[in-house]
Amino acid sequence: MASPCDWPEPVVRVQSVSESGSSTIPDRYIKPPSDRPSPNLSPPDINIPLIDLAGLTDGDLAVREATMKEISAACREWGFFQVVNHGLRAELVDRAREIWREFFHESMEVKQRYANSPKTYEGYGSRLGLQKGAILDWSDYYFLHYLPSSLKDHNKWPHQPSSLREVVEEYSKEIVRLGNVLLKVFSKNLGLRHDYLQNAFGGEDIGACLRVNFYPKCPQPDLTLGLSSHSDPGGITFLLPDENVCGLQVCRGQQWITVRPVPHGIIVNIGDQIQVISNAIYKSVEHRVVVNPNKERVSLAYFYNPKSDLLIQPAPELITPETPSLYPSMTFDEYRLFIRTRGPQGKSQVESLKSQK
Ligand SMILES: O=C(O)CCC(=O)C(=O)O
Repeated sequence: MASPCDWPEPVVRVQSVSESGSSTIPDRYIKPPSDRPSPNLSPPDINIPLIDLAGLTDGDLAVREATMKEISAACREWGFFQVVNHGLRAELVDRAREIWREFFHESMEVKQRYANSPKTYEGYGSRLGLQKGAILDWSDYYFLHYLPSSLKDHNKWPHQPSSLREVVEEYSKEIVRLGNVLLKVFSKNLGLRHDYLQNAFGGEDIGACLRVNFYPKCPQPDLTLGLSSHSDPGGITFLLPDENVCGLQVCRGQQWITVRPVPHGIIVNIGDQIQVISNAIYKSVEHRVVVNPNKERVSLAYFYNPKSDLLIQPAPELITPETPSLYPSMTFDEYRLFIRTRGPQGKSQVESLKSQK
């Protein structure tokens, strides 16, 4: 077993493999047939719910209530929805995505200065997990911490392009604001006090970290995935997709639904910690990413998480004789360790907590 300070094999940048111009992909990216994408099976006329958040502050009570209901249904039935009028300026959203695209198009020498290790994952990376000989995903990424402030280290953020840090600061502040708003909405929709989830997450001491995913063009997209199927371990994820390139697929029943992004929209999904606190009223749903032969894709996944050392458990108000508690109490740190010890399972991990009760 490799030390957690080292990757088990030499790191290969997927972008370099893609740019080599080969018409076939190396074996280490070829998924077993059952995990490969089946592009024709996604129904073209279904999309995740689209919600206009302007409705939350509308002067008309009926509009506010209707918006709350739409969010409630999306959290219960989909675990995913897309929001517009979320308060982030369109220019900021575009700038955030494009500045990261510029970073991935810097020279390899520049990017390699930020090469990450499995100890913290911060920096420029090309694999998740430490299993030697694992089949890898067709993506590179950049991972950084914003909150808690004790983990934020600007030296670990790229210094090129020169305005990247400033843009990431502003974008992060706005995402945290949006996260605080949605925690209130979710609390009220669950019939809890308006500040229940914010307190359960540690008040102001939440965690927030960003993974920017870069999916290079892939000559054999039918054989691989940009990101294998997973559910998100944290609280809420805010995903800024590439507007012009589809790739995200959400599992619904037995089907994979391809998400079609709307201009300047942000995709919101429920993470495992909210599934636990809501005692599975809200669902943390599996998703994956497919890649494209002609277009690269950039996405920003912002993870809004509970403070890592607080116990997370189903809200006592939601426990009844008919709906007994489904999950044991566990801190987010312990949960992450539980997941890392089990290794990637290609599916939601929170369900396996039930057997720990
Ligand atoms: O790139 C995407 O659309 C999804 C990314 C994602 O699921 C993740 O980073 O966890």
